[in-house]
Amino acid sequence: MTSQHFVSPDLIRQRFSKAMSDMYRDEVPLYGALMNLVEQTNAQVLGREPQIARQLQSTGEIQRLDLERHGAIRVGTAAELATLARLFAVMGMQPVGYYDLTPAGVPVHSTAFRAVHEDALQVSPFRVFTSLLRLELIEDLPLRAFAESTLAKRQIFTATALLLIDRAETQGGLNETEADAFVEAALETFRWHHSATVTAAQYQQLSAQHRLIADVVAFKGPHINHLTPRTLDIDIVQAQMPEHGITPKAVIEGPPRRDCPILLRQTSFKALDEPIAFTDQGQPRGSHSARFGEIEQRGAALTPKGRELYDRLLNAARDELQDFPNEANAARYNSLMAQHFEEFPDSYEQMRRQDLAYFRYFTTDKRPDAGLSNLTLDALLDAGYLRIEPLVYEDFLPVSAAGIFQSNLGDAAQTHYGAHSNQQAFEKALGRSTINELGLYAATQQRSIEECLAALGVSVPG
Ligand code: OOG
Ligand code: NI
Repeated sequence: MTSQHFVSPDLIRQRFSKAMSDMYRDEVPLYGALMNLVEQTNAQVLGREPQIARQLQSTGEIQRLDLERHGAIRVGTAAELATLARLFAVMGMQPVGYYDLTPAGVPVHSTAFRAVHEDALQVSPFRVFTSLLRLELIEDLPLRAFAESTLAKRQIFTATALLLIDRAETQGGLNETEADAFVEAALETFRWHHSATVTAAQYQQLSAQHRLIADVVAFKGPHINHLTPRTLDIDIVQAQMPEHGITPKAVIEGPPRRDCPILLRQTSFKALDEPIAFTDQGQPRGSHSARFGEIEQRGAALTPKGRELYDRLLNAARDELQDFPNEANAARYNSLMAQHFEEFPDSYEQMRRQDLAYFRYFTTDKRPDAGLSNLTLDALLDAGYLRIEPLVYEDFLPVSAAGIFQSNLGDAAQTHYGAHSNQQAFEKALGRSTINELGLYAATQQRSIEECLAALGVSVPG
C-alpha cells in the first residue's frame, strides 16, 4: 500500500478533536454553555478590535480559533502512558515539555501531546495535557500495593484501538476506513464511566490519600477531565461567567492583562459532583468530582530570556503575596501582578529587540531594488520590507497548571512531597524523550525568516 492511500495524521487529529468535543458536550452541558460564551466574546473582540482581527488573519490563526481546544487526562501506569504516546502519534501528536506538579502538592508529572510543526498546528492545534500518577509518593505501602494491583487489572484501550495503532505503525499510516474506525475506538479510552472499579470504602481510602489518586485508580480509564476553548479576551469571559450560572476560580492564572498578550492566561470552574456506583452498590449512591471547565487566552511564545523574566516577575509577586492566590486575596494578587509585570515590555517591537519573544516574519508590499544583501533583519524591518507577528504559545505553564489542579481538588488536597522532579523516570515510562518546546519555536521563527529572505532575494545574514 502506498502513502497516498493514507489519511494525513493532521486530519485524523482534526476529526478526533471534533469527536472528543461532541462527546464532551453531550456529557457535560456546561461545556456547551462555556463554548457559546467564548464564541460570543471572540466575535465581540474581532468586531471591536480590527487590529487583532488583522493579526489573526495574517497568521492564519483566525481559521483555527474555533477549532482550538486542549484537554487533560491522568493515567496510572508506565504502560498506559507509553501506549497513549503511540495512540497520539497516529494523530501526529508528540510529547512536548515536561511539567513537574509535585512542588504544588499534586503527585503527578506531565507532558503535553501536540502537533509540532506550524503547518500541522494550523490544521489542528489540539493538545492533551497528560499526567502520570507518581505512585511512589503514596507512603502507605498497603494502599500503594492496592493501587498498583487495581491499575494492573485494567485495560484502558479497546482491542480495535490497539490493532489500529499497530497497523498504523507497520503500514506507516491509516486509510480512510481505518482512520474513522480509529477515531471511534480511540475515543472510548477517554469516556466517563458511571461505575467505579473499587468499593465505596476503597474509594474513600484512596481519596483520603489524595483525591487525585482516587480519580486515577478507581475508574476504568482516564476520562477526559476538561476541554478548553481559546478566547480572545479572558477578562470578559471571567466577568460574565457568573451571569451564565458558572462560578469561576478566584484568579486568572498566568500573566496579567496586557496590550500584547504573552504565554497563557487560564481560568476554570469547579468540578461537578457526579453520581457514581461503587462495586458494592447496585445503583449510583456515591459521587466523584473530576470534570470541570476551563478557558484560556493565548499570547506570544517567549524565548528563554523572556521566560526567565516571566518566571522572576511571577515569583516576586507570589512571594510578596505570601500565600496561594484565593478568594480573600485575589484583588491584592492582581494588583501585585500588574505592579511587578510593569517591568515586562508591552510592545511587540520592544519584545523582539530585547529577544524576549518569538515571532513570525512576513514580507510586505514593498519590494527591494538591488543591493539589499548586506542588510540585517533589523534593517529590513526598519526599512519596511518585513513585518512581524508574535508566534502563539502552544504549551502550558507549571504554576498555572498547579493552580488549575488545586482549584478543582480543593485546598484540602494540598500535600507536601519531598520528592524531586524526575524527568528521566517520566521519559522511561513514556518510552521516549519529551521534546523541548523552545527548540520548536526557534525553528518556526527561523523557517519564517528564511522564507522571507528568499522571497526578497536576500542572502541569510550572519
Ligand atoms: C490538568 C490541569 C492542568 C492546564 O491547562 O494547565 C491543565 C488536570 O487537571 O488534569 O489542564
Ligand atoms: Ni487545562
